[in-house]
Amino acid sequence: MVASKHQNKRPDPSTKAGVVSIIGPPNAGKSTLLNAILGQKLAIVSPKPQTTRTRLSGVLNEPRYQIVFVDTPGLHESTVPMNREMVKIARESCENVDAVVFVVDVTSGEKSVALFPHQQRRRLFAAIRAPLVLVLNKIDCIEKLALLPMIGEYRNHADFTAIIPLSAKRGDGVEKLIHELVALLPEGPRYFPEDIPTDASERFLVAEMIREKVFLLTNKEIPYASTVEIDGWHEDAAAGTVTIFASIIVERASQKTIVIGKGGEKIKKIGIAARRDISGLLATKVDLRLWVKVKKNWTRDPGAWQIS
Ligand SMILES: Nc1nc2c(ncn2[C@@H]2O[C@H](COP(=O)(O)OP(=O)(O)OP(=O)(O)O)[C@@H](O)[C@H]2O)c(=O)[nH]1
Ligand SMILES: [Mg+2]
Repeated sequence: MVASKHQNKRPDPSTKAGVVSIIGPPNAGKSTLLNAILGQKLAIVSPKPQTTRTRLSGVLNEPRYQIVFVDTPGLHESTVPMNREMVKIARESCENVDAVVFVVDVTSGEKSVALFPHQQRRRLFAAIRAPLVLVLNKIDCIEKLALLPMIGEYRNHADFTAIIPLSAKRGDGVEKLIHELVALLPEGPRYFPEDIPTDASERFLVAEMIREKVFLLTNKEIPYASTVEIDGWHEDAAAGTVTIFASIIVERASQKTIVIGKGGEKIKKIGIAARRDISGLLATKVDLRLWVKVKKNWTRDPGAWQIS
């Protein structure tokens, strides 16, 4: 029987929507990947491990689907309470999601395995209920031929739904990853309105951008001894400017001296770099007033670093 044209016409497919968690060892490029997926800098990035301290959602909207990506702190072993808490946040982000993307740095070799050993990986993978997608990141740094044995090796680690080599920095392979993830999404309405790129507050994102500059412009223990608090926020609509008062919090007076730098040089550099990014984020002129304060036990106060 020949079906009529009318019968063949299917209704518009409904939207798909889901949550995808991005996990992996420190420095693998998780935050870079989130930014590459969104085409916008939301998450902070640095060459130092443990840059990300808490979860951050970024929403990808397309006409037919919405994916809420969750960037997380790097998985590693530590006895430091704050670090343990960070890892807990990452582990918990794998619950009640539609897919988990495990990111590894193909150049890290045994280094990332030492940080997050195989036995721990296996246990984590076994506990994850959602489809697991492996991303082999930083392929811009290796020969193509080196990839194949690596893919073979990783196949033994877990039952990955897909293995995607990519370069988050260059954007190569990101579309392929998104394509794989869309296939895993359930049908359903969007979680967020289409004009909301994240569930994080502007205050959190601004504090993070300042913290990123501390990570980039200071060394040794300073990045890890620092957090950022927003003290005040004044919008002058007529002048089209925002004045932001913020404090870089450190643990000791000696660290305060280093962050301020000789003649205020260091804090000035941090401020200039942060202001540029914050102006971009808020799409307005920004006057950033930075202070440095000492709070001995800030790492033990979750409110000091887990704000979002
Ligand atoms: N060459 C290269 N570098 C990359 C790539 N992706 C990320 N990076 C670099 O790797 C470093 C770490 O990137 P992040 O995105 O901060 O890594 P992360 O996994 O979020 O790290 P944590 O938040 O510390 O767990 C940065 O210096 C990035 O520029 C890539 O595809 N290629
Ligand atoms: Mg990160």
